[in-house]
Amino acid sequence: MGRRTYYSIRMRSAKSSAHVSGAEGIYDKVEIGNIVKDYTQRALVHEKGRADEIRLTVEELKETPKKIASLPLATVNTRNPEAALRASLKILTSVGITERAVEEAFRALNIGITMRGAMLMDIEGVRLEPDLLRGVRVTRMGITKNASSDLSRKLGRLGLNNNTVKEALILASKVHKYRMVLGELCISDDPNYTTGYIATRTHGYIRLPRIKKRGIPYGGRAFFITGGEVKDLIKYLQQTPVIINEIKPCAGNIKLKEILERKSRR
Ligand code: WAQ
Ligand code: MG
Repeated sequence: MGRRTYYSIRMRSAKSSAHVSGAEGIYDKVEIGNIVKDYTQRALVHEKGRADEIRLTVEELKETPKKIASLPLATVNTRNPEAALRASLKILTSVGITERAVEEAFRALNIGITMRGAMLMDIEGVRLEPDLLRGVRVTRMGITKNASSDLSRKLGRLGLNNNTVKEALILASKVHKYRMVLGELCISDDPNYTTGYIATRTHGYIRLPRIKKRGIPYGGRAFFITGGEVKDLIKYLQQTPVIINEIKPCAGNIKLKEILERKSRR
């Protein structure tokens, strides 16, 4: 039997040249028509208004996607941005990232400039991405149909079955598969979406409600990285196709203490 051919399908839409929405996934050939229709529809009915430009990319993948499991998901019920910073400091410093780096990431994500991609920071908080304005975009990731249903079911029990959470979990799961990545901080750029997350391989994907005040129209991502070739990491993030085919547990609110104890159990 021949190797199966997969396609990366990506969509970006804009209105009056401002970014409105994006979506992407990895699919079989037979799905292309439906997905193109679905992505186009999403851009036309977005809450930020109807896009006046929709760019779709359908690309045959020359490499078989790497199959991986999702990170486990949980929420620490932080009450305000200060509590979210404190929780982030506890979790991220427990895997070797310095306090200085975590504080620097929060500071950089709060100056009001939204980058298209993520910052790369070493554990001391020094920026390593070659393009400091654009950052590094993670692309070529997806989820199988079965894993997607399983994830919807698990998130549905928590009232979290939406594209925002699903897509963020897929992205983080790809990113943290790469050993050089120690941790991540993410704050949405949507003024009405105030839940962010941090992630590590050890602790999983930890949602942090109220990480920013409502109404703030900027956000971003920082990946904390340790020794290794930054060039290879960037190539992995941008080019290597990765598909989620197994879903780890998704939990509701849990105590910070419980999350920190996970480390010793592994
Ligand atoms: N690669 C790297 N960075 C990205 C990418 C990407 N593919 N997409 C977005 N970013 C950066 C960019 O700077 C954005 O401004 C920032 O991340 C936030 O992106 O479980 O919606 O798409 O409830 O606004 C978190 C979900 C949602 C928490 C995050 O991010 C939860 C979200 P957004
Ligand atoms: Mg957004």
